[in-house]
Order: sequence, then structure tokens, then C-alpha cells
Amino acid sequence: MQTSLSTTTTLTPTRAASPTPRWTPAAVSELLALPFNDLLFRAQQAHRQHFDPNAMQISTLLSIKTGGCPEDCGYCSQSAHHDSGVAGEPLLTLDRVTDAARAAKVAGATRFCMGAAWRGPKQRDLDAVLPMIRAVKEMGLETCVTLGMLREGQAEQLKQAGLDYYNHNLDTAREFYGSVIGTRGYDDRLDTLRKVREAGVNVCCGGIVGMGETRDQRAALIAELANLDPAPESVPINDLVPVKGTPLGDAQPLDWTEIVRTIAAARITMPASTVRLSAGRLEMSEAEQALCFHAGANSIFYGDRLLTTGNPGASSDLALLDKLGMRIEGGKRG
Ligand code: SAM
Ligand code: DTB
Ligand code: SF4
Repeated sequence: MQTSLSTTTTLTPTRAASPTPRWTPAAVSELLALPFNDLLFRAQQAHRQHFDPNAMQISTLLSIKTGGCPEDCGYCSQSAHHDSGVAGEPLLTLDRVTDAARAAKVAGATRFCMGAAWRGPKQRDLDAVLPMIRAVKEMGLETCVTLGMLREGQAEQLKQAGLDYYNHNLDTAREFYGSVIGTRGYDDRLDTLRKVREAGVNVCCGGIVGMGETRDQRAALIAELANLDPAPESVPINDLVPVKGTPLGDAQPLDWTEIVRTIAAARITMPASTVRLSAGRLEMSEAEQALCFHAGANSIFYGDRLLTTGNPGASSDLALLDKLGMRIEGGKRG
């Protein structure tokens, strides 16, 4: 049985029947409530036990199929339920994808992530994506795709094609999920994550902050992620990019300290996972990003576009890493 950590002062995970440390939402809330400097100190200690604190993993994203998605995710520019003005685009050709992957490699990326606005791939969709994975892998890049929910047997086909990571986010706390997404449930996400794990593909799973959730709900998301067994190899933390025309288009920005705190909590609870400071960096100052790196973020998306929104350009990211004395590193665990 899992013991609540809310009354302990050590703020360490409980070891119960499972050999995996378990984090309760209350324990993560306690972390988030620590004085800022104490929290960052804890995060730095955890980071240095598992990673070179001056190394940054970089991944480049490409939207291989844009818009027209049947899901109703309240944050997403690509949902057919919202009028965001994003131009839909059918699945890119293999040549378009390999050209983009080659350019990402030349620019210095070590992983190439391909995203599709699907509820999940049909077999004919997968048949078109598998050669893309094979071709990107052959270039010597790590491969990642995010295609939505998977059916039985699909994760195995992806693995066979050479897929290194599957991105599938829990996005927010279970209790807040229904306020943001109505067309699927939390257990659907967990089911796909299980399929990915069982096929032997690395799991990339994180969430979004700044959607109007409470701090306790951010804690509950982090606890869900940390309690996946094993924890995801890669944990993207996205700060909401508000897109006009979506239900969250006018969301109030989250205070930067809460973003840094969330990163620190992810680092402490998932010490061996790569934590990616994902969407939202264009709206952050260099100093805020540097604090996120200090709190344990050791990966970023690299290149001037995410899927449909902007990202700092490669040259400004390289300049920032240079100022911080950080270097690019191929992903070790995620
Ligand atoms: N359709 C697939 C899915 O939902 O898993 C893959 C693509 S979806 C765009 C990938 C992730 O992007 C979402 O899970 C969400 O975390 C993130 N995302 C989408 N729109 C965002 C936004 N406006 N701001 C921040 N993150 C966003
Ligand atoms: C993830 O967690 N963040 C990326 C990636 N996985 C696919 C996507 C961010 C999307 C931001 C909004 C957009 O550009 O459409
Ligand atoms: Fe579709 Fe993914 Fe966007 Fe949701 S987040 S609307 S599933 S593309």
C-alpha cells in the first residue's frame, strides 16, 4: 500500500510493495511549496547525480500531418473543433520529411520528432510513416513520433522500423483532464503508453502547464508521470502557447516561478529522465530559460518551429547555450 508523504519532512519517495519509488500528489505539492532556493538546490543535487549539468539534448520537430484533428483538445491549434486559422496539410511525402531531417542534422540536432494531428493512425497511415522512421534512422538521427492513440500491434511495427521514442503526453492531472479534453479519457492515454512500453520503445511523456490548473493539479500530473513504472525516459514540460480561436486562447500566462518549480519537481521525482523545456520558450526570457536549466531541464526543441507555432531560432539558442557554458549532447536516456 502506498503511504501518504504529506506528513513527512524528508520529502523522499516511499518504497512500498513496488520496488519503484512512488510519489503521492501531496508529496509533490510539498516539493512545489518549498522556498524557491531550497527547491532549486534539491533539483541540482538530483540532476548532478545522473547527468552532466552542462549538457543539453536537442530535438527538432516536424509536423508531418497538420490540422483537421477529430480530437477537441482545448489547447490545440490543430483540432477541427476550433477555428484557429491553421492551414491543414495532408501527410508530407517521404522526400519532404527526409529533406527536413537532413537539415536538422546539419544544424546539429541529434533527434528528429515527427508529429501528426491524428486521433490515432490507421494502418495505411502507419504504412506511410514507417518508411519515414527507417529513413531518418538511417541518417544516424534518433527517431521520435507522436501519432496519437495506438492500436494493438502498431507499437511493435514502429519498433521494427527503428523507432527510438514515442511521444504521448498525459498533459494534465486526471481530475482536470475532462475540463480540457472531451473526446478521450486519461485511461486511453495510459493504454497507449503501456503499448509503447511493452513494445520496447522509449516513452516520451509529459504535459502542459498554464492551462488554468491549480498548483496541486500540477503536482498530481508530476506524480502520475513519476509513478509510471518505469518513469518515462523523456519528460516534455510545455508551457501553454495560447492560440487564438482555441478555448484556451485567452488563458492567463502562468507566473515564471511556477514553471521553474514544475521543472524542478519533475527533475527531483524523475532524476534519471531527460526533462525537456518544450513549448513556450519563445515567450520566456533567457534568464527564465536559464533558471529552468538550473532546475534540471536538460533538453529543448531546436529550430524555429514547433508544430504550428514558433520557437527560438537555432542561432539564438546556440548563443544562449554558449553564454551558459553548455554544450549539445546526444540523448543518453531520453
Ligand atoms: N495528436 C497527438 C497527440 O495529441 O498525442 C500528437 C500531437 S500533439 C500536438 C502533441 C502535444 O503537443 C500535446 O500532447 C500537447 O502536450 C502539446 N501541445 C499542443 N498544443 C500545444 C500548445 N498550444 N501549447 C503547448 N503545448 C501544446
Ligand atoms: C510535446 O510535448 N511538445 C511538442 C511535441 N511534444 C510534439 C509539441 C508542442 C506543440 C506546441 C504548439 C504547436 O506548435 O502547435
Ligand atoms: Fe489532435 Fe493531438 Fe491536437 Fe489533440 S493535441 S487536437 S489529439 S493534434
